Amino acid sequence: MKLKLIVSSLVFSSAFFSTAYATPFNGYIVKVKKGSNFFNQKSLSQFGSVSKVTNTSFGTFARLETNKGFTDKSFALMAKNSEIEYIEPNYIITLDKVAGGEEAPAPKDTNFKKQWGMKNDGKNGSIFSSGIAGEDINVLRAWNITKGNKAVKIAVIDTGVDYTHPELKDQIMVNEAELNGKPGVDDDGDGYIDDIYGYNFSAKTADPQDGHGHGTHCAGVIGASHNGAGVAGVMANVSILPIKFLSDEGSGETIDAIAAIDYGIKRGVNVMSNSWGGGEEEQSLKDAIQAATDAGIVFVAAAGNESANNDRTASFPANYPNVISVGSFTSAGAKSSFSNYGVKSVHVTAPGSNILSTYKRGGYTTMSGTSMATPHVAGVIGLLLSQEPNLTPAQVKERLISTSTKTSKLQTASLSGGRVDAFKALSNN
Ligand SMILES: [Ca+2]
Ligand SMILES: [Ca+2]
Ligand SMILES: [Ca+2]
Repeated sequence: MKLKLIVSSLVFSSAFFSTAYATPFNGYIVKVKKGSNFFNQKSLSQFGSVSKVTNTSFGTFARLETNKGFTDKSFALMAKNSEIEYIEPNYIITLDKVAGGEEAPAPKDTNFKKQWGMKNDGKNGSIFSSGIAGEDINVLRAWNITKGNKAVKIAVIDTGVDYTHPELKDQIMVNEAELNGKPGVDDDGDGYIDDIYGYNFSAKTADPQDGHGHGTHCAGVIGASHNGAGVAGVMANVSILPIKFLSDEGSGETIDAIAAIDYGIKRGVNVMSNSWGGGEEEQSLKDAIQAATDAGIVFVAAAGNESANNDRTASFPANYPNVISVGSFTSAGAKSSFSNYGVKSVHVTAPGSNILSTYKRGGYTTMSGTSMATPHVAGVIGLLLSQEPNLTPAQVKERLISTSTKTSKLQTASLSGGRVDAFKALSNN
């Protein structure tokens, strides 16, 4: 199992390393059985203390902050407790982007002509190398069918979103009951006070503002306004729900990821766009994704940036059941060198190298990663659901794979053997 870069030293300091797990994590996730009073048990103190209790539609979870002397033996003891369903490490989760892309200077003269992923003319160009005309998601033709619909709700589960960005402020899924309600009161009864623009599970506040930039970049790929300025998203009309669980340093925990997914289910989104990964296989995250799927939500995730074969070394959450795993291709139509691949476990590929989009504090920048490919696919799914709102997550996945444009260069990158094609997905041919 591979290790991922941990951005935050703060997380490192509290991380616990066991001989049984090679990946950094922060305490344990405990799922208790229904009606259990496990958290009140006195015997619990021999293991540690409980924090971050999360009641979700798929069960009650808590983070166990373990005592110093906690060993593999105590872990085995805990696992045997009749009050708990399972216990597993609370893995640290990070962004699926390529290091270095983030700090590129934001082009001042941004426009659609530079968005090769949308319309590759072979020279979008001059700022990027070796583009080949037509190697894109074929979205201009798709826009003749639909440019999206505000009824389609897409959660960007990430570092937050700059919901005040001129390109995004009209595309945010505003909670009207909270906007027009009373401060300090949960006006819509969803369990979250004043969640007007989304929620921040990293800081446990109602403000999902993005101090990092990664989530804002992803949101812009999906739905930057078609307003004659800056860049244009895959969808001209969409409702984006910012759900922040990764800190402004780009790091988070599984316990907060499952809370983020549960929140998206409660808010009734149609799609979840997930440009992050890390840790090893976990029942709690699998349960969360299953609950989303059961609610009819399409869960899209980045395949990862280790240039690795996901058929051999699984990447999570990309490799969980019911997920659409997304790899990345370049403006030359080739697999991005960083992109993970796999003809079984990576399902589709989309543009992910040198992607220009929105950035924090109203800005723009170019970034690279399967992180950037993922929102392209989330946007195409949004267009598809605008036309055919009753498709199930399984049908959406099958449609994207079967209508991808097959190319020799992408033959072994994913199950689709090609690139996502928005027009063909919508016209189902
Ligand atoms: Ca609320
Ligand atoms: Ca309120
Ligand atoms: Ca724009």
